[in-house]
Amino acid sequence: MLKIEHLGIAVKSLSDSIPLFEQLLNTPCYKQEAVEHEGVETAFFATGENKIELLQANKPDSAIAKFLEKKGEGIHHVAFEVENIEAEMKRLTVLGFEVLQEKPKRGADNKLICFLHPKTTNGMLIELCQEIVE
Ligand code: CMX
Repeated sequence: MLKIEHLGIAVKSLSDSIPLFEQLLNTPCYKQEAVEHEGVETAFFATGENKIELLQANKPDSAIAKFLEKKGEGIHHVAFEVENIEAEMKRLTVLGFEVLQEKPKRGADNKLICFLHPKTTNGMLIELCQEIVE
C-alpha cells in the first residue's frame, strides 16, 4: 500500500456538510461527483497528501443509506492507494481477506476501486484504489 489516499465520511446532507468542512479544513471542495452504481454523491477536499471524501446517499438501498441508518454520520471507510489493484486484490484474497468485487470498478475522482469486507478487517471498511491513467 502506498499511502492513505482518502478517508470516506458518511453525511446526511452534502449541502450542510460541504460548507462545514470548508470551514473546518480551510480549503474549498474541489469536486462533487455522483457514482451511480454506488448510489452516492461525493464531495472531495484536498488535505496535504491525502483527501477527505464526503458521501451522501442518493438511493435508499445504498451502502451509505444503510450505514447512516445503523451508525449515523461519521467515518465510513479508509482508502489506501495501491500501485496495482488487481495484484493487491489477489494477494489479499490468498491471505483470507474478503475482497468484495471480482474485478475493480470505476469509483469517484478518477480511480479504480474495490472494497474489503469489514468482518475480515477488524470492523473497518477498507477501500483499495488505483489512479486511472488515460
Ligand atoms: N464500516 C464498518 N462496518 C460496516 C460498514 C462500514 N462502512 N458498513 C457495514 N458494516 C457492517 C455492519 O455494521 C454489519 O455489521 P454486523 O453484522 O456486526 O451488524 C455488517 O457490516 C453487515 O452490514 P449490513 O448493513 O448488513 O450491510 P451489507 O452486508 O448489506 O453490506 C458491506 C456491508 C460493507 C458489504 C457494503 O456496505 C459494501 O459492499 N460496501 C462497499 C461499497 C460501499 O461502501 N460503497 C459506498 C462508497 C462508495 C465510494 O466511496 O464511492
